[in-house]
Amino acid sequence: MSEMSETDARTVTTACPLDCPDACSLEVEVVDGRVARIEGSRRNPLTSGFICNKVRRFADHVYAPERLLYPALRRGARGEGKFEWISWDAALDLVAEKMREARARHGGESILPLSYGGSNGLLTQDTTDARLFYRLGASKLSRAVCAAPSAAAARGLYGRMPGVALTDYVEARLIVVWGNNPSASGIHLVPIVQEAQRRGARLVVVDPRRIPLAKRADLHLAPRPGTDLPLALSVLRWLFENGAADWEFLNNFSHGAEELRRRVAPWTLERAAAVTGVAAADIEGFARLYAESSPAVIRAGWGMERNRNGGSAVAAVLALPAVAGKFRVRGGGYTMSNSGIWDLDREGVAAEAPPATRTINMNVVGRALLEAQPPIDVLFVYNCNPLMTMPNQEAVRRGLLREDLFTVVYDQVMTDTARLADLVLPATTFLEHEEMAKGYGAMLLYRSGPAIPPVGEARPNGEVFLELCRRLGLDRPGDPETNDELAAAVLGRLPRVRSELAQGGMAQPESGPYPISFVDTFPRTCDWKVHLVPESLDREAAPHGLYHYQEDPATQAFPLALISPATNRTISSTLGELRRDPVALELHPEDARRRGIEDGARVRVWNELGEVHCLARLSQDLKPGVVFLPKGLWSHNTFSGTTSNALSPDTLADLGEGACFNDARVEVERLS
Ligand SMILES: Nc1nc2c(c(=O)[nH]1)N[C@H]1C(S)=C(S)[C@@H](COP(=O)(O)OP(=O)(O)OC[C@H]3O[C@@H](n4cnc5c(=O)[nH]c(N)nc54)[C@H](O)[C@@H]3O)O[C@H]1N2
Ligand SMILES: Nc1nc2c(c(=O)[nH]1)N[C@H]1C(S)=C(S)[C@@H](COP(=O)(O)OP(=O)(O)OC[C@H]3O[C@@H](n4cnc5c(=O)[nH]c(N)nc54)[C@H](O)[C@@H]3O)O[C@H]1N2
Ligand SMILES: [Mo]
Repeated sequence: MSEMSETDARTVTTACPLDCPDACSLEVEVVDGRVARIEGSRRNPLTSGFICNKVRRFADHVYAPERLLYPALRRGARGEGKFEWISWDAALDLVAEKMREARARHGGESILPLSYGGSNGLLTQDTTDARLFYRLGASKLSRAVCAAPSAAAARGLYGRMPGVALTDYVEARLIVVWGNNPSASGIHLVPIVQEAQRRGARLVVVDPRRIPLAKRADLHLAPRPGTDLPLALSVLRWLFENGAADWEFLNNFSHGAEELRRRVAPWTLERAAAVTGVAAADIEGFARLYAESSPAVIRAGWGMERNRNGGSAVAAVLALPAVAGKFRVRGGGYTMSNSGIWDLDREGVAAEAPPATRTINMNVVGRALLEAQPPIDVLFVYNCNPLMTMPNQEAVRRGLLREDLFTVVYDQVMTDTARLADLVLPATTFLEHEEMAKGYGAMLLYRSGPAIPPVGEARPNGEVFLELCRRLGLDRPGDPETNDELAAAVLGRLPRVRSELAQGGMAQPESGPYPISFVDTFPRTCDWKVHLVPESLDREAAPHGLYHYQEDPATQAFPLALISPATNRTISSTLGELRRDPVALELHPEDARRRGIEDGARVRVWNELGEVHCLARLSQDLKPGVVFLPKGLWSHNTFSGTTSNALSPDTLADLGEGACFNDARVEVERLS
């Protein structure tokens, strides 16, 4: 046997932990220790053997020229991007020293961990990292950038009851896709919707853009961004006033129907039409179709939450299936996030309860870096690219440029945020470390090993935070430390799931992966009923209360509503190093003509927060008054180095202190 010509090829079974509902099961072909091919498998029925182009090309990210291969310290001015190799030992000593100093000077709260969606894994977030920062007495982070208003609404009304399994949509006679673009953000729902349509289902899309599914829909309602609340309230009113409310269900399974009826009363179809820009006849057509169809399912996405009315909008949409009595059949009800189905033990794995320190909302992290007292002296960024993903980019940039701030960025690649760091640390990808991952659409949980050894000197999160705990003298005997111990701790309340994972690497929830709402699962509220106007949400939405509509923030100077939803090119900003082309602002030909802008022209998009120079693309898929620039861009995608986030306000939604990306209002002009 010739040693040299023999290649070592094997196929590794794993799962994708990236921020996406689908949680695909994967097969990774590894040749001589390198990733050669990534394909979808059929282990997760939703994956159905195919995956998105992004993850299919994930090896380009693993071996990208931008990949961080070793710890490196800034040399020269901040932002110049010059770094010098140092050893892990020296890097961790330095971080420990900076944290000790900050704690002595301004207290533990002067340290801020900043993390979000990079690793949705259960071993790479909220484990040893939480332990370290809790024990340091660091500022806590409110991770409200995504899903906070939706989660607040879903918790208040249904106690975060898991919804209809996406694969059960084939049973539906009516599918309503509301503020969700599965063609980009969860592609496996698309063929399921098509199959349901072949079996005779009707499709309604509610989205300001004509997304791909809208082109195949029976009805497309295109409300002005931020007006789903009046739209849904008028549908609820129509149901109540036209004998389409299911009082048998409401009396047995809900509270607050009369109060809800009182609150929707002012929202006639005409009034809703005037605010949303959707014709009254279309709203009525939708209300009637919804009332008459069963099973009917609503795929509630995250597009409707990212504005001042977001929480109330989600609550109103989630109230629809209760009022119209759409539960209790397979394929009937709603799907939002199913992540609440797992009863994970967060404090058990951190081995520590959160301390009573201040909480900083990541949606205002720019202002916090500039203004918080005591000041933030040490910022530790991981699983996150805040300069490119948080609102008010200019404030975040100025915050990161503060001379007296020590910033660590722990990432897989040299992001725009990392370029402004004092110290960068190289992280492994999910193909290089052990992981445990769950979907928030697919109701599955996986445990997987590494497919390849770490690239360069990259290390997994768990190890690095554990090492920092040790260096700071914050470790204690009995702490869960190894991956097995951490996994055991997080699954402490789920012994059956633990043994399923140990046997086959994949587990299903207690209720099975295809529960029927109000048959297999019930609201996890105090009395197992739907609370249509929960007091807690009413208080939180003060001063106006739940279901109160706040007017459009447009002004004469900035009349255009800028939305920045997901595209199929990146996952938030992850993989953005692979997307090098200049992006275009999409706008309606009518808006373009009035401003003398042709297709392909260079434009300036601006408001009081910042400006972006980019290309323009004329599109009939938008209505006049609405413009679109994707989320997840990197500085190399625009001529100004700024992105959609430079135009996003850091105001907060009515519930959950959520981000208001889609409340950006802008003006556009042609550049020279
Ligand atoms: N390819 C890819 N997949 C992803 C992501 C990604 O960036 N890329 N991101 C992941 C993450 S972090 C998340 S949270 C999910 C998000 O996935 P989605 O639920 O799809 O959310 P968005 O992409 O924010 O927006 C969805 C749709 O809402 C529309 N929209 C914008 N404003 C409004 C409004 O006011 N009302 C209504 N009805 N619709 C509106 C947009 O036009 C868009 O078509 O996707 C995940 N999957
Ligand atoms: N304009 C606009 N902006 C938005 C949105 C919008 O709708 N419009 N949507 C928002 C939404 S929904 C979300 S969820 C946020 C997401 O915003 P972020 O949390 O910033 O998510 P990503 O942009 O994916 O960046 C994650 C980073 O983590 C790194 N990473 C991945 N795995 C690991 C790991 O194991 N260890 C370490 N140390 N690092 C890792 C990745 O390389 C990547 O650079 O963006 C928000 N930004
Ligand atoms: Mo998100």
